[in-house]
Amino acid sequence: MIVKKAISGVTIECVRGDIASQADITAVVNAANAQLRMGGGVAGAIHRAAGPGLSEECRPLAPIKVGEAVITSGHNLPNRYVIHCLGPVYGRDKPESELLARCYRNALRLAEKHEIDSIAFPAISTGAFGYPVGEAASVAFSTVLEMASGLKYVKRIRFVLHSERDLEIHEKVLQQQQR
Ligand code: AR6
Repeated sequence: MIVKKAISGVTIECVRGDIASQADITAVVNAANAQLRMGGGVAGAIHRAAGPGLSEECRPLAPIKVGEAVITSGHNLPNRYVIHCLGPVYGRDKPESELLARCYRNALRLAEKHEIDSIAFPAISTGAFGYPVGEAASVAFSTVLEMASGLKYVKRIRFVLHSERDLEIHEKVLQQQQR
C-alpha cells in the first residue's frame, strides 16, 4: 500500500522497498557514514548498485559532519543523483532530533539547488545508528512538511521503508501530522 499526502503541491508518500530500486525518482538519499564509504544497510545497497565509480567520486568529499549532506551522481543506479547524509548516532550525537532534522533540510536544499523534482529518503539513523523508528519518522515528516511550501523544484518526496513494521509506523505518523 502507498500512503500519500499532498501539501503545497508536494506529494509525500511512503512505500516499502529497496532504496536502490527507485527507478522513477531523480535523487536517492544515502544513510551514509562520515567517510562516505560502502558500509552496511542503505549505504551497502546504494554502493553495490552504483558500482565503484560512486566511491571514487565520494572520496574527495569526505569526511562529512553529522547533519551534513553532499551530492554525487548516481553512477549505475537508476537515479541521476545520490544525496549522502550523515545521521546522528542515537544517544551520542546530541541533540539528536535537531541533527536528524538537519539531514532532511540539507538534503532538500541540495535537491532544490540542483532543480531536482523527486527525491527518495530511507529512514536515516534508524538502523545501525539506533534511532527509534517512530521518533525518527516524526522528525522526518515535520521537517519535510515545514519545508514543503518553500520548495520550488521538488514535487515528490518518497520515504522508502525496508520492513512492513517500519512502513506501518511511518504511515501512522504521517497521518497524525497536521499542518
Ligand atoms: N533500502 C531501504 N531501507 C533500508 C535498506 C535498503 N536497501 N537497507 C536497510 N534499510 P542504516 P543508519 C533501512 O543502518 O542507521 C551504515 O553501515 C534499515 O532497516 O542503513 O543511518 C553506514 O555505513 C533502517 O531502518 O543507516 C553508517 O555507518 C534504515 O534503512 C551507518 O550504517 C537505516 O539503516 C548508518 O546508519
